[in-house]
Order: sequence, then structure tokens, then C-alpha cells
Amino acid sequence: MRHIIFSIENSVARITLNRPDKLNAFNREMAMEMQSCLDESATLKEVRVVLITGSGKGFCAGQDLAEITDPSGPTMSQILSEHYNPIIRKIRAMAKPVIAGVNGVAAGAGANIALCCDIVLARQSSSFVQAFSKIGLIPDSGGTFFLPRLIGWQKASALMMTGDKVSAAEAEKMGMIYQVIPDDLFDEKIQQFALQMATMPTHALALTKHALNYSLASSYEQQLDLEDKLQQEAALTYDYREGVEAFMQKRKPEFRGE
Ligand code: T3D
Repeated sequence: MRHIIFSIENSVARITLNRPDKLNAFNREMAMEMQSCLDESATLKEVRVVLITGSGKGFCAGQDLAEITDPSGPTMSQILSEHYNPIIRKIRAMAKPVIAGVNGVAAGAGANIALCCDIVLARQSSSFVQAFSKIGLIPDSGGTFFLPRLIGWQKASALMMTGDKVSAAEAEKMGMIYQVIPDDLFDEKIQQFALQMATMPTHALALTKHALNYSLASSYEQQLDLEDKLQQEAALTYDYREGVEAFMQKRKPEFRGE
């Protein structure tokens, strides 16, 4: 792969966006490579967590603006239907936790790809920008769906219309992201966090994600019924038996993700 570094170690698949001189902005090739990495992470049983991060000083500056001014480049319709929407769908459908380790500025589609992940950790000096309005576009990559649900209508509306930059600390305060990590500890902490998530009961986490996906669009009654159904499934797993047994025996559980 030319624009992504992909590795699998200790059950963690790490996808590193790697066009640092462009703040890891997406061109078509990188979008396709990212989709392949997500597909492989979804398929491989040994992968129990996916960690998405960026190389260099940025996380991702969204669409490579040079590519859209290139007459031989992809069309707007291709950019959404073939690049970003499949990425968002693959992340939400992934039956394993997907963690965004935001190491620097996350702008446009770069911000919204991070925000659709299950857990967002951000380096203290990083920032989030809904950059779209600055170039006359509307927020895409699921931004109009996820951002108001994360931080409320008013703040989402203001951030999307102004294109104001939000620091990682502000983003944490408004509930946009889970945790800010001091710059010097960032690499170590995101790795530790991913490793710890990889020892969790993966199948139960997948069912949790499934329930959360549905909660975005269903009623209270539908959600109770769904929890009932998914809990029956969780109760059949090896990890459920192991979790209860370990608790009774006052020892640490050894989950297999099954
Ligand atoms: O057709 C469609 O576009 C549909 C798809 C939409 C999806 C989208 O994501 S639309 C939004 C696209 N992204 C942006 O508009 C963000 C543009 N970038 C910025 O606003 C700023 O670069 C940042 C706020 C992200 C960071 O600012 P700063 O001051 O830290 O860095 P910089 O100096 O602006 O950028 C550093 C380099 O990265 C610079 O290159 P140079 O001059 O050193 O050679 C800059 O040109 C390059 N870069 C940054 N963002 C992009 C980019 N190159 C191409 N595309 C970019 N998006």
C-alpha cells in the first residue's frame, strides 16, 4: 500500500493514514486502501480491535483538495459514494471496536471519520474542524448524523456553519470525543488502550455496537426488545461463561472474543 501503513499485532489492527506532507488528506487511492484495510480487519478473526491514526503532525485533513481540482480526478459523486460513505459504513458495521487515535488536526471528512468511530482518543495538541463551509460544501462522511447526536443540535450547527476549530480539550468537554491524552504520552497510551480493548469480550462488544447503532434510529420499546434478543446471544458465548466463572473464583477473566 502506498498511502496507508497497516499492521496487525497482539490482536490490534493499526491503520495509519500516511500522507504526512498533506496532513494525511484522502485521495482516491488512499480511500480504497483504507477500505481494504477495514475489510481485512473485519474478516480476520485474530483482529479484535482496530486503531485508526495518522502519521506526522496531522490526523487527516479530509479530501485532498488538489485531487478535486484535477480534471482527471474523481467526481463529487464518486468521492462520496465510492470513497467516504463505504468507509463510514465499514467502520459502523465492523463487529469489533474501532478506536480513533487522533494525533493532530482532523478536518472535513477526516474529522467525521474519527467521530464515527466507537471511541475517540485525542492528543492534547490536536483539533477538530468541520472545514466544509470554508470551501462552500456541506458536512459529509456522516457528520450531519453523528455530530448533533454527540454534542447537541446547537453546537453542531454552529461548528458546521462557522467552520471554527475546536481544541481536543474543548471537544472532550462537549462530549465530541472520549479522552484527551497529553502529547508526550499519546503513542504509548493509545497502544495500551487498544491492547486492553483487545482482551475484552469481543463478541459482546460487537453486540453492544449493534445495539448502539440501532438506538440512533429506534424507539424505546424497539430498543428494549433488541436488548432482550442480543442479550440471549451474549449469554451463549464462551466469554460470558468465563466472565461469570472468573468473578466467582475471584480471578481475572481470560476472554477469547468468542
Ligand atoms: O469533492 C469534495 O471535496 C467532496 C469531499 C468532501 C470531503 C472533505 O473532506 S471537504 C474538506 C476538505 N478539507 C479541507 O477543506 C481542509 C483544508 N485544510 C485546512 O483547512 C488546513 O490545512 C488545516 C486546518 C487542516 C490545518 O491547518 P495548518 O495551518 O495546521 O496546516 P496547513 O499549513 O494549512 O497545511 C499543511 C500542508 O498540508 C499544506 O501543504 P504545503 O503548503 O506545506 O505544501 C497544505 O496545503 C496541505 N493540506 C492541508 N489540507 C489539505 C492539504 N492538501 C490537500 N488537501 C487538503 N485537504
